[in-house]
Amino acid sequence: MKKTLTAFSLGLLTSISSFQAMATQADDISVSDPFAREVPPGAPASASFMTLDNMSDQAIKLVQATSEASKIVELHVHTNDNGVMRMRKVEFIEIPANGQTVLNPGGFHIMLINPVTLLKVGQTVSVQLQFEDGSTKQVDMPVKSVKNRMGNMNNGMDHKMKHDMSGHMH
Ligand SMILES: [Cu+2]
Repeated sequence: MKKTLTAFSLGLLTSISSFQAMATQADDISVSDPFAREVPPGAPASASFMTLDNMSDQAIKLVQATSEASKIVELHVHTNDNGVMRMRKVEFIEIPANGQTVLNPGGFHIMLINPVTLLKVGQTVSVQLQFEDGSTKQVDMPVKSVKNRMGNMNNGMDHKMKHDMSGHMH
């Protein structure tokens, strides 16, 4: 009986290590400075931001994100359309080979639509990132106040919220 168990454990260990030898895309991505934007209770949307570094020789696509903080989570980008800040959903966010993609206010972001948990400074939010190969990475991030750091974010945020509301009214 003991022998069988040992053999089983060894087999398991072998399969785990051979699995780890094949690095997943999630393993090749390093996340730094993640944070979510503080919003008042009942706000239609918030967003999360972070820096993604790709340590592999191949471009990696972030294809989806989920969070317990929000049922609808979308990958978004801001564009400056003749001075009007707009945002739209994107199918993926690419991190170049051996390169970096920064998600920040005014650029790429992970939109948390109709958040169900309180997004207040001092709270922590978890977002799961999913990459093209199906591998996932959990990112725990603090909630920060963005408007204090960027004076003109209020206007931009009004735009965002209107956009989101109209985008989800069907
Ligand atoms: Cu957005």
